[in-house]
Amino acid sequence: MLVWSEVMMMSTVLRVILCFGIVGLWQLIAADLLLAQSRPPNIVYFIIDELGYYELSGLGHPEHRTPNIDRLAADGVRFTRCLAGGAVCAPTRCALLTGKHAGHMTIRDNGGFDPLKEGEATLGSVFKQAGYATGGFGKWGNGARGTSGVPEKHGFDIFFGYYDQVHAHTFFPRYLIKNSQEVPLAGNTGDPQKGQTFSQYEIFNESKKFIREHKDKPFFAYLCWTPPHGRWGIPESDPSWQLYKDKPWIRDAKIYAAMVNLVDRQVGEIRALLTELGLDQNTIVVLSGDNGAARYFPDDQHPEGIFSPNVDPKTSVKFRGFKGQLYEGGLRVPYMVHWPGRIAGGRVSDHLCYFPDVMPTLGELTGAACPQDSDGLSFAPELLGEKAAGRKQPEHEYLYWEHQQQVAVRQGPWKAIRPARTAEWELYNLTDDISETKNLASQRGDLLAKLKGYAETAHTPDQIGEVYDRALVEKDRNYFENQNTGKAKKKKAGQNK
Ligand SMILES: [Ca+2]
Repeated sequence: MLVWSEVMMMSTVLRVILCFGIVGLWQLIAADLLLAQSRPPNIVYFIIDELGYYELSGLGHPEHRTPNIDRLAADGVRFTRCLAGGAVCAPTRCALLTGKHAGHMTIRDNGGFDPLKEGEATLGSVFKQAGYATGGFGKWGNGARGTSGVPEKHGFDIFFGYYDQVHAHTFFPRYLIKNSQEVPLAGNTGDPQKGQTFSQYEIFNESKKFIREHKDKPFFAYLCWTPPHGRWGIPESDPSWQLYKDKPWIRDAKIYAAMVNLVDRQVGEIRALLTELGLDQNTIVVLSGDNGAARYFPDDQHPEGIFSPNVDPKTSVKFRGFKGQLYEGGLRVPYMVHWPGRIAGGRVSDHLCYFPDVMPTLGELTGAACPQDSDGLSFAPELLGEKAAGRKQPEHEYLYWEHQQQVAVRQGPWKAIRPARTAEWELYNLTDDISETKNLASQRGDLLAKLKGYAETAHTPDQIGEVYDRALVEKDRNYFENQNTGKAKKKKAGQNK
């Protein structure tokens, strides 16, 4: 298959020949046909904040309703063993965006505003250099305003949403950010859970607008949407709220379930838009969670949370741990890829992969040039088939994570984990023991020593980027402290009467 740059060059050559009057009109037509037929695929990349592996109705969840995500999985390839790049929001996004594992990547803490370094390559810059329109919509988390990490310095033509993760802890902010500029949201008073303008509607509308505006050239739409992450609030008129408002749960849990359904509805609308624009066949759609599920709303009857996102609803087998931990429950995410033009659908893949693999994979699928120092391995052969890809699917020698004082290494079925700085290393065989209950460290000391050796090799000291405008950073960072309380809002409203 010709890569995009080769097609562009051939088209240019044909046009030059035409300009010199050597050949006829048919060659100009041929050049345009060549471009139209060989346009590299668009990419729509959903990363849904906190969506748990077993929170899909298609996997049997008894309460969540996700028909559109279920259909995406059924039409494409669903991965059973895709692991997040980190156990919390910012690091996992850094691994995804930069193609590095946790021992090499820039942002390893979840501070919310820590920046990427100046000039650091991301998915945005890779696709920008390949001639794509690049847009991000939702939560960035890899550099606040006033730092070297802002998305518009890392290849994104436009980014709309939240830059600092703390700012993202409300769906009714007074403002969102577009390319580092504040965009006021009408009627929001500073109450984190109520207001007139629901941020996800704005982010969704901007996502659609970007796709529509760039339908005639290749685009990369990074849809890093924040629902169902807390704090929870949703317009009472939303149809998803109507589905759950009478459930016998606490209000936050009802909103959480409604948000899962809301995101699903919006995923369906994005797919419908692609079909309407005639882009469905040549658009790669990826959807995943960002980190392993959080243990939201546990109670006596539901020790794993009301929605038990890390428990298989069909078998009750569970992943150990949750968001923030390097046990499987902190890393396992729903993951699916859909590209009807090139990837045979209706498949479930057990290929072991993680977020650093995404950059080289998308690079191979689109022909975009990627940095050579990625820790990832392309899983394009797994997606396309080894014959179509022209090579066998390689496997990682090892996968690596670190988070705060925790360290984990995976090699095939084996996982070594040190769950705290002072804790002993543990060793599990995940093929036999997905719940990580049988510690084999003492029986397989040889294997544990090998995996610990990988961990020592993988870790390098971390160094974040630069802060240029501390006041601007602090403004979004201290968003909640800077807001009027509900009490102050009432007082102000009273004064205005
Ligand atoms: Ca998250």
